[in-house]
Amino acid sequence: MFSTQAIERLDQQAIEVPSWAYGNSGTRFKVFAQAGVPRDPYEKLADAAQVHALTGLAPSVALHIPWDEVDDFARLVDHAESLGLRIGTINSNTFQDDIYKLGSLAHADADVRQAAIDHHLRCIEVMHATGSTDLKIWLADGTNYPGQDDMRARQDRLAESLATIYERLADDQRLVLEYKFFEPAFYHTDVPDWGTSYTHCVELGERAVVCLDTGHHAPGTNIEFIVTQLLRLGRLGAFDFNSRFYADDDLMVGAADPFQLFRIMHEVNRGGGFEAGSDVVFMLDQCHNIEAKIPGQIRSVLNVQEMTARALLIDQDALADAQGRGDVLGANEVFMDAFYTDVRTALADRREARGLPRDPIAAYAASGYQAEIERARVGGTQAGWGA
Ligand code: PSV
Ligand code: MN
Ligand code: MN
Repeated sequence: MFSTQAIERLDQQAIEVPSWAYGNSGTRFKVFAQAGVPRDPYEKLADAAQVHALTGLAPSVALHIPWDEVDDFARLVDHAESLGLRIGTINSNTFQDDIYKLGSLAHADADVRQAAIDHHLRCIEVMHATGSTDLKIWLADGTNYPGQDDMRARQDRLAESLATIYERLADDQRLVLEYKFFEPAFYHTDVPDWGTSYTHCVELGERAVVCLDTGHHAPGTNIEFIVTQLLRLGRLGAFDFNSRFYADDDLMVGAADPFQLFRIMHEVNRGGGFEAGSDVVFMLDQCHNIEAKIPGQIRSVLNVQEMTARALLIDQDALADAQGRGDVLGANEVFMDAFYTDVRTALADRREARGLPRDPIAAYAASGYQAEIERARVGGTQAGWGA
């Protein structure tokens, strides 16, 4: 079914999982605790290792600081390696402390800005200790009411704070700036869209790139166009994948709109994002509020793989030919043919050929791991999110 090149790309596909997907999470109404959730970052890595062992798709884990602070990061790295994993992106957090009520890197008060900068410098230390090359910054900064603060001055303060952090990165480290159009701020956010993120990145330098979280756009936004544009500009640093029906729902990627995921993967392919040497990071940013967490992560990475496989099936020559002839219906048909192709059996065959289980979710259920962690772990932690 697949070309040799497509098989190569699928075999090399790597999806980063977030440490916070394994802890308890919920909404502002209720956090539903689950049995056996990890009690510390070591156990989060152990759970993530299950996802990788059963799918071959998830070799790295993103950390969130301070949720994943440990005394000895060298020990955490050893632990990750012993599980066949590595530490990926380090995510900063300036959204849970009282001092950040009115913002962090864009705050009017220089002391608060400095505290937020210092937190990022701590994240850079963690990057050095773990070998991580990406510092992901998402800011809750913004305002709730018109006139509440000077939007223009906030941009200037933000640019200055980001520059201070950027200067401290090593040559092989990147600053990845994530945007979000609303929430928790409801009138304006200081990095609401890809254009604002891009503008700051260009001002900072070559190692500043944009993170596109699929849940961070207004309904109806053509996200794949943004993918195209950022890849053209060489500034698509990372994805935070999840899916949404209404707002930043953080549901499993590919669950709400698999066709959108397919369209995104097609543009990634067109823009060279699957080629060897591409530095686009494909990360999940999800919370499993009611579904089981490890199977939820397995389902998610498989969804990404399935839509990648379908996108790689698009007959590029036939598509270009139809487009060149102005054959509107013909081009659309080529595109939809690939989308409607069921790749699940072919991917199961490929997994089997690679020594992986044909059905990773069934293999997880049969493994006894869930029963073991439910027995061994008492008092698992909250993900730090959604309380
Ligand atoms: C904010 O909504 C966000 O998408 C950022 O990436 C945070 O770091 C993450 O969620 C926390 O789950
Ligand atoms: Mn995100
Ligand atoms: Mn989000």
